[in-house]
Amino acid sequence: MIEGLRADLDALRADFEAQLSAARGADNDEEVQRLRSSFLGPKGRLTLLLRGLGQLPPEARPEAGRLANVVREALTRAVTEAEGAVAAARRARALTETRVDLSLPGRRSHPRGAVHPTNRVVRELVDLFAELGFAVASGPEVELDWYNFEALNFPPDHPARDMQDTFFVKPPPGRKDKELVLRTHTSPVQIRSMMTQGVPIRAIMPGRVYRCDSDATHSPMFHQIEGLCVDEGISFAHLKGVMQSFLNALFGARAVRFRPSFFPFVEPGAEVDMQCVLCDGAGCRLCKQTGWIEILGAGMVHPNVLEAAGVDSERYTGFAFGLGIDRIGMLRHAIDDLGHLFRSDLRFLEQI
Ligand code: 2NL
Repeated sequence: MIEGLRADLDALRADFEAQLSAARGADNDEEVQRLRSSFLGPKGRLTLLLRGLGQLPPEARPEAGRLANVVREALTRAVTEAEGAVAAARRARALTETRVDLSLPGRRSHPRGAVHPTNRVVRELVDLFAELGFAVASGPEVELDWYNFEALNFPPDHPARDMQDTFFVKPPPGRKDKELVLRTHTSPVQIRSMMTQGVPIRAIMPGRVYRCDSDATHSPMFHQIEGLCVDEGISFAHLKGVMQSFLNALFGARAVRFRPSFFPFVEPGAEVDMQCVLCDGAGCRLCKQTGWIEILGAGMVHPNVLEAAGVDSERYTGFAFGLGIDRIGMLRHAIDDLGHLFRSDLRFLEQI
């Protein structure tokens, strides 16, 4: 009787081991699970066989139970070990299949930024004038009428003080006496600098300025740079030398000419022209066949302006100049519409 049981158990065990080693060799975890339940589960072959032991005569049961337990433990151990081995193989496979190549170049989530063409010109001018001994100053964009017009010798009826030309700002409550404007030039910074630092002074003032103007060559906001040099004995010759030197540094060796002109804050005043960058003076569309392009305004600081800023105009003289930075950028890159510089369209900006 026991012999028959032993033979059944041996056969069952051999069968189990053959199937288990096949499943393991194929790393088939589903098959390993199926073997566990088909041999050791509630309706498994070994479970059914053990249940039949109750039919044996009482004296044979202890030995039969011992034999059956040995087999059950061996099967349980083997299937548990196979589960572990198959799971380890699956993990190893996942690691190789999803391997990350750390030597690949990174993917950019944001494109690399660049300095705007207008600010490139500002930086260049700041560097050029630093070599000539000029400092950089800045001031408010919302300015008092006094600094923007009054101190600069604008008469009360000057057209620039008209609503058509200037953005007036409603003063905050409680400051009704103060007339505020968006500065129309960076000259107020020069007045402020002379008043706080005194003279002698050599400084440039880059920044945004605002005028009621809008077409292909005018924008309500644009960029200006002004320069100021005040000391004892400063003459128009200094102005000419500084203008010639910085225009040559910016555009290469080109003829420069001064034409008499009027600005309320200078006397005498001049428009400064430069030989056309496109045709070198031969005449073209850009210079309207004249061979010259207007590049900046300049002059000797009006005594009234020096006095308004608290400077003794008997002792000190000075020159000042102003130019549109955006216009320089347009000349540099042959841009025909000022709007391109302010639309922030990368399809345009990436070309220059
Ligand atoms: C132009 C002309 C100019 C100045 C700006 C200035 C400033 C002070 C005193 C005297 Cl505080 N002058 N600035 C002088 C002449 C011309 O700008 O056409 N700019 C775009």
